[in-house]
Amino acid sequence: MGSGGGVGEETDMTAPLHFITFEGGEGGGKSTQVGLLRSRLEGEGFEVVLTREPGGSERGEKIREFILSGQGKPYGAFAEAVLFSAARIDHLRETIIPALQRGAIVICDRFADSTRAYQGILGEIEPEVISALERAAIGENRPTLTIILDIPPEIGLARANARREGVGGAVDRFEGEDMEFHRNLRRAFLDIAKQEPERCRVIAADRAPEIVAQEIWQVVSKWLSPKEGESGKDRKQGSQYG
Ligand code: Z5A
Repeated sequence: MGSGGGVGEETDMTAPLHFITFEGGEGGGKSTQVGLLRSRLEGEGFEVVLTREPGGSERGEKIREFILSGQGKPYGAFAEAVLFSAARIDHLRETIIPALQRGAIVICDRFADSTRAYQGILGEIEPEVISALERAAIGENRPTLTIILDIPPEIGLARANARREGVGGAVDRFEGEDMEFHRNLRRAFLDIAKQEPERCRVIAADRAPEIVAQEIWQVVSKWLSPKEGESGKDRKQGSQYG
């Protein structure tokens, strides 16, 4: 594998990416907010591809099923991190890169920051090891904007529990971890935002969905607004990667 690593070396990604990821702890409202953002962007005339991790491609979804059912747990945290990375390689190749190349905005519900946070904390894997794995899996195919939905874990887990009780679902692989884990998780996402302030925006998610959506829109519309030498139209359908 070359220094670009993963799928990066196979693809010409010289144009700027319109690759938005949503991250954060449980019950922060990512699924709710990615849907609202998609509608808003489509209303503005953008082509949007909404996807998620783990999953987002046929093979990625198979790995998702394996991990979230808890079957990956006995292999240990590092092996789980490798599984998430394997799913990510396929997801990039099959879904994300083709969409970016035709000029779509990709919105992804979780991505590599989740591996940094969850597997980093769960298995106390050295950050350098997680970074090396990330480089190998994604190469240069990094999100250009990451929205971190920040929520006290007590509130986020209560939301996740209420939703689960509503549909009669089971606790998944990570929801079953203790409160200390979820507090560490919150800190880990906030640390990522501090380390990469250019890419990350933290939004308080313990407020009404429409207020959170409005704040996200302010961030995204500013991020999309034409830079010097670029017309607004350049950022709409199909003009960036043709
Ligand atoms: N994982 C990992 O360990 N490593 C990795 O590399 C990756 C992932 C990529 C995927 O689970 C799991 O995989 C995840 C991390 C791990 N851990 N877990 N568990 P998932 O995809 O099944 O679920 P999730 O990503 O964790 O999402 P979530 O926490 O279940 O939910 P959410 O998307 O953040 O929130 P939501 O579904 O929009 O909302 C939850 C409920 O709250 C729902 O009933 C809403 O109606 C309600 N809600 C939403 N917003 C609000 C507001 N603002 N107020 C009140 N109620 C609200």
